[in-house]
Amino acid sequence: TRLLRSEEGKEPPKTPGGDTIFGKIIRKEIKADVVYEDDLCLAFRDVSPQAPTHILMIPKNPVDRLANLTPQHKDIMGHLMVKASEVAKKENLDGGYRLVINDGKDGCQSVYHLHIHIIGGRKLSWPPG
Ligand code: D5M
Repeated sequence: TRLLRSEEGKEPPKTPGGDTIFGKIIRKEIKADVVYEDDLCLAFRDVSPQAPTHILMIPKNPVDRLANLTPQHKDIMGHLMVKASEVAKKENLDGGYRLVINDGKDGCQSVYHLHIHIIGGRKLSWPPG
């Protein structure tokens, strides 16, 4: 059976470290609905929302995927989590929400610039598919 588009992961690029669509968003070469920005990170609304609130939180200094994190990423990953929680508060997700990082093809990652999905605004199911 055919997978939904949202369930289609992609193989990682053969040459890692390349630019992605999120790089273009950071450089303002393409538009995004930005909800938070600072020197280290950017948060914008997902073009294909899976819930009433669906925001992506990304580091400006790209790392391609969770699998390639090293101890030097500890500070930025902590920053992304703290800012994601602040964004969720600002979006009034008081009833709860979920942070998701998809890794690799089997994890349904399609953009190889690490991002945290902030998903909420409805009752979510568990476990995810
Ligand atoms: O999630 C990648 C997500 O990125 C997916 O939910 C769609 C979203 N996306 C793709 N292009 C854009 C643009 N241009 N603006 C906003 N959101 C976008 P993954 O976890 O890699 O499957």
